[in-house]
Amino acid sequence: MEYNYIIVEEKNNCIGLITLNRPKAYNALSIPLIREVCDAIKSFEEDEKIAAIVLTGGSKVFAAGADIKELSSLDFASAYNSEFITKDWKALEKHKKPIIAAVSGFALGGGCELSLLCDITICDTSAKFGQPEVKIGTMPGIGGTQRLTRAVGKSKAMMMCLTGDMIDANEARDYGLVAKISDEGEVIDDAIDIALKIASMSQPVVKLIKESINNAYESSLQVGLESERKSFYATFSLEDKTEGMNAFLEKRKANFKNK
Ligand code: CO8
Repeated sequence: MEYNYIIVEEKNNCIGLITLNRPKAYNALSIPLIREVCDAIKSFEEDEKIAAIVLTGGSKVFAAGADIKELSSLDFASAYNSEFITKDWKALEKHKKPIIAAVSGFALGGGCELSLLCDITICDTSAKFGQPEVKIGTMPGIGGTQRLTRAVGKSKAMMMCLTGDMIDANEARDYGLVAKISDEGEVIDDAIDIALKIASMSQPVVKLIKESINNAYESSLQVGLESERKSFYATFSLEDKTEGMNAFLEKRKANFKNK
């Protein structure tokens, strides 16, 4: 697929880097842009040498939400019939490799929700997160009332979604929305460093951990704990488990084979 709205690169032969690239529209998440992101993620998922993906909007803005020009012409029937969002964003929820969001500037509406769809979010000091849909007569549609609530709790989610007010990087960290604040201009490199650290681990184990943490959102505690236990036992069938533990006991670095 030829990309018009994103830039796709490989870093260190094991990291996929996707940069949203509609600077004039503050990376507004139009349908063609999201289709490109999904396609790029699918390609990285299928590429054995890629262990983790970094998603960024570059150094100025992450994404200012859905494309309001596109939204303005949608009515209920066309949104429902065309499976708006459902059709194009589903792939983003299904991937197995970790995705790290590197946020600078605005992450608003669908942009904030896109960062919540990622597995780890880090930002720099310029970041501003918000769910301003209420100000334009609509509401979050891809997780802003669900993932955000689970991430930050009811009261803060209500505050963000009902007032449309933005929060800055420090508030986002206090809220638990981001794992780390980078210095300005360094968030993409920091995200790549995190991705490289993950890439040095056993990839089947990384995928089992990601799946297990995501289960915490989808199931009861007992069901989640049982599934975690089974995945834990499953790691005992991996050569990488033997290698990892032997390496520790022999005081050397583990050399994982991803099997
Ligand atoms: N859609 C389309 N164009 C946008 C958007 C957007 N969301 N945001 C900014 N732009 C465009 C502006 O129209 C402007 O273009 P132009 O220069 O051609 O007039 C350019 O980007 C720069 O914007 P501003 O001049 O407004 O820049 P400011 O620095 O003054 O303000 C803001 C920046 C605060 C980000 C402001 O642009 C803004 O408020 N944008 C809208 C934010 C918003 O309401 N987002 C929510 C959208 S609805 C949504 O996300 C629903 C989510 C659920 C569905 C997800 C499916 C994708």
